[in-house]
Amino acid sequence: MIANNIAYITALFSYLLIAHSHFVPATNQKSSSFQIENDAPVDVELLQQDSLMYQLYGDLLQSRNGEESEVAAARPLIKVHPEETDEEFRGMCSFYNDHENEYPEDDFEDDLLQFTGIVSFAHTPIAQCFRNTSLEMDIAIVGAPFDTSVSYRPGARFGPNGIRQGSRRLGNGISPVRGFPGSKLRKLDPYHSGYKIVDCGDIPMTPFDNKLALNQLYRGQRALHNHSSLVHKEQPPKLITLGGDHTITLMALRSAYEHYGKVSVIHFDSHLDTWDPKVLGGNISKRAGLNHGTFLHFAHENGYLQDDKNIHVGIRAPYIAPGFYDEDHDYECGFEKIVARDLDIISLKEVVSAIKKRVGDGPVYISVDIDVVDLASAPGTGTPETGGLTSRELLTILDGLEGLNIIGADIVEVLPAFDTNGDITTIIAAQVVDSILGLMTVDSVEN
Ligand SMILES: [Mn+2]
Repeated sequence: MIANNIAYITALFSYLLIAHSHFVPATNQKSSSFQIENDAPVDVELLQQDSLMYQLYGDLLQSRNGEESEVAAARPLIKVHPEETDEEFRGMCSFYNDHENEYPEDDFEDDLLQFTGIVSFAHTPIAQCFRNTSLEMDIAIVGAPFDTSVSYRPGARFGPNGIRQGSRRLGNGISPVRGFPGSKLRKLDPYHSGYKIVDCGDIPMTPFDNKLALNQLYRGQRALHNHSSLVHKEQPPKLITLGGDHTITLMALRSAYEHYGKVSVIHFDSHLDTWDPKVLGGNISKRAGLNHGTFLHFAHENGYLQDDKNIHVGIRAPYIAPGFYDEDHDYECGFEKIVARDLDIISLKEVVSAIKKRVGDGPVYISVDIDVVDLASAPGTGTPETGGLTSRELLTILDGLEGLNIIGADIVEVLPAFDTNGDITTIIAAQVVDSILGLMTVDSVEN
């Protein structure tokens, strides 16, 4: 059977080779005639008129640029064959026959790119950020594929590429809903704002050893911070990290701290994540104490955070330790909180002004755990909790943070394996990044 197939394919190839060599181009390739061996030249336009493709679609080779377009322009538009008698077929041919087609630019810049190309976040250019040590970029998007410090569902190591898949309809255009009415955000297209946004791919992180993996992530973040900015040359590039379980934020904060000093954190999450390691994991082993529920405790302990300028939004998971120990410890770590159901009582404008008042004018880091969104909208996450924010509430609050000095951000705990077939979690996660890009580029809009 296989031998037969091989014989068949060999025969087919031989036939194609012979058939191909049967037609020999005349001396000049741009000539409109071919010469059949030992025969008279053939008029290509006559051949084209007989071609089904040409009759239906006209000249597909027309090009707007360069010499080819001059050749195309000089050639008369191919019409349905004058002797064609089938009226239905003549009708099918009529559109392209009667309407000359304008093709986009030859270099594809104006073409629709939603499902083509190698996937990067919102079609931003892919950069070799770790092979080169001195690139220019204003905002670097980077993945942290890590999920070996979770307490419930694993799978966030696939988050970065899930978020990229969810971002394929982003990357172009002004949004009519971005920001509060009258905001500069409503005039903004972050991807064409003059800021250079690149996708650096993912930082390598071993799944076998958390200590090594977090060291890899730290070195990756540090490498990105050491590149140069184009618009604000005095600052390092801003980083947006795609998680990954929430532990990854600790290394992002460490690298940010080394460049900016202590930062304020706006933490969107249904969980506190300041848990005392004695309460969560550390009662098993010291190393287990550093995980996705304790990283903010360590960020505070290591001095990365401003003392009293951090805030949680969307909290709703129950405390773990008896009584109010977790809440007291959270306060000691420098956090205030707006719990999920506060949003039923106070307006989003009040939420935004409370956040702004809390964090002040200094460098701000935004960390968004996708589980802050209600699990009806964002099921693809590691530790789902009921009664969360709508995606609209989250995006409205984020856009409301316009004017803060956002130096870095992340979106974490996205688990594509638990998402729906409709990719709803990853699409929301991508939109969160889009909003953060808005905050980072809005100063490009003039009044
Ligand atoms: Mn979290």
